[in-house]
Amino acid sequence: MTATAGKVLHFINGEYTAGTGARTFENRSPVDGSLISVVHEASKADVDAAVTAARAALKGPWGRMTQEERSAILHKVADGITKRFDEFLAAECADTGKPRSLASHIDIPRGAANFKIFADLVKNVATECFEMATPDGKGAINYSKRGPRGVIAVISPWNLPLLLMTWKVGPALACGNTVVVKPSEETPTTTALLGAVMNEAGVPPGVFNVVHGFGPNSAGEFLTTNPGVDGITFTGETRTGEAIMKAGAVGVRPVSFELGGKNPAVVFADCDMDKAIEGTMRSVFANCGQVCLGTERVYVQRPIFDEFVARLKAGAEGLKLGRPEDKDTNLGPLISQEHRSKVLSYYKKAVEDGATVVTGGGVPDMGGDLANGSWVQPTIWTGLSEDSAVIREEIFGPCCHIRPFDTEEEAIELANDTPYGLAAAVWTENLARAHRVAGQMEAGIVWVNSWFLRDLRTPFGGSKQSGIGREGGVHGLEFYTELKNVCIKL
Ligand code: NAD
Ligand code: 6OD
Repeated sequence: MTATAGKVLHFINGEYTAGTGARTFENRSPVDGSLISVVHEASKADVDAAVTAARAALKGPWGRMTQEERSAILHKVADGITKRFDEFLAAECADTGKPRSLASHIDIPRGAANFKIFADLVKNVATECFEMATPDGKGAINYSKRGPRGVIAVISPWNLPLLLMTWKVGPALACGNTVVVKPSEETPTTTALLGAVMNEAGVPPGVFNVVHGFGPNSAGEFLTTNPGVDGITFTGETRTGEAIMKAGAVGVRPVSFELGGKNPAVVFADCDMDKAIEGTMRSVFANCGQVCLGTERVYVQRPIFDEFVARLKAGAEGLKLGRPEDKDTNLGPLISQEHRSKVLSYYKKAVEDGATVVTGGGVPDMGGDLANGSWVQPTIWTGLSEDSAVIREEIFGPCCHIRPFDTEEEAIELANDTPYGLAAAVWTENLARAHRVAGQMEAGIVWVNSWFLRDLRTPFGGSKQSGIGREGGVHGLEFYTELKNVCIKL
């Protein structure tokens, strides 16, 4: 068995396996604490076997296929996810506790789209060509040629498990690489399910491999330190990125990092208030605040500050917490009790630092077996000083702090006063201001009058401590391919 209500196995060289490791761990529901499955933890030997299979597959049929053939197979992978939509949806909601309405609109369709979009994109990448003069007058032609980087380690987080894993596996495979994926220990199931889809689509054995486990002294570390890995792409916390970068330094392996954020929203008095409230509600509370691009700092121009706070409070208090399958559920639980302890420590710190708790700030009374889940109240604060840890550090929960500002310059300074630089949102109906402010935001993506809207062909990544490199569209080719110059003497 690969998934729910049973055992979660590794997927190595085209086959599900318990591996050689005797260790297993429990995958428990964040909704009510019930047991979802038992997951096999990869030993070093299991990870070595996965990397060996991936290396061998580079030289096998996958390596000999034309781009068109590989792309056609990746379309079948996307279709395979769509065919098993309900299975993926159930597994993702069980592991994360997120509302079905959210996962069915974002996580699962994007999981499929990530294969199609990159399969199509790589077929249309042009190369450059230069003619040069030579002393004999006959000249030479230089052209560049892209090839796969090799074996790519994909290390993914738990907040959007299928979406963020396929966002890396899609381009990696489209470029002709092979992969070993280490999904988050919190959400192993949809990555495990993908193995069967790969086999059905005709992906040759060894091209897509999955090993389960934790980070340090477990599958994550075994994978990033394996010398058979040619590049590491990682989404997760900035501190984890530092550890992985050290591992990648041995053997001078390149890394591509999508890391943490402490994203600002700047709301000007000239905004469309209804849209700004609706957008900020989503950017603060969607996925229970567990979105790297989510807003945790809101700066609102003084004339509309009181109204904005009152309306966001009303919105937060209207959110319905509940089970994923309940149609009226807006918010699920946090991913785990451990993460809840972290979020609650910031709820406590906010009060210690003198915040006014506008709403929330604690644990809701869910009752029944939901009492065993990792629920927290949607929370809004005002009144904190900018040096509070609540303002400086990523919380990754359904919460935000709102502070007033007076001038555009002040808003930009406040928004940029952070070690992170992942995303920012600007709410204004003034076109010139929108361009002016967007240009000055220190972030990899700036939304104007929107949030979490992005064409997959565009670059994605963070500045400052929010990442290294850009993925998305042709920008991912920098990491997923090796670029070679061929010089032909005429
Ligand atoms: P995390 O860093 O704790 O874990 C991510 C993955 O890394 C997991 O699979 C984990 O097992 C693995 N890991 C941990 N330590 C490791 C090590 N030493 N070596 C190798 N692997 C290791 O992150 P998380 O808690 O799963 O996810 C939440 C974090 O991810 C937040 O900080 C969030 O902002 C960030 N995130 C960023 C983006 C982005 O695009 N920038 C997207 C989603 C999440
Ligand atoms: O849209 C994407 O491709 C992307 N990487 C989103 C990241 C969301 C973070 O939680």
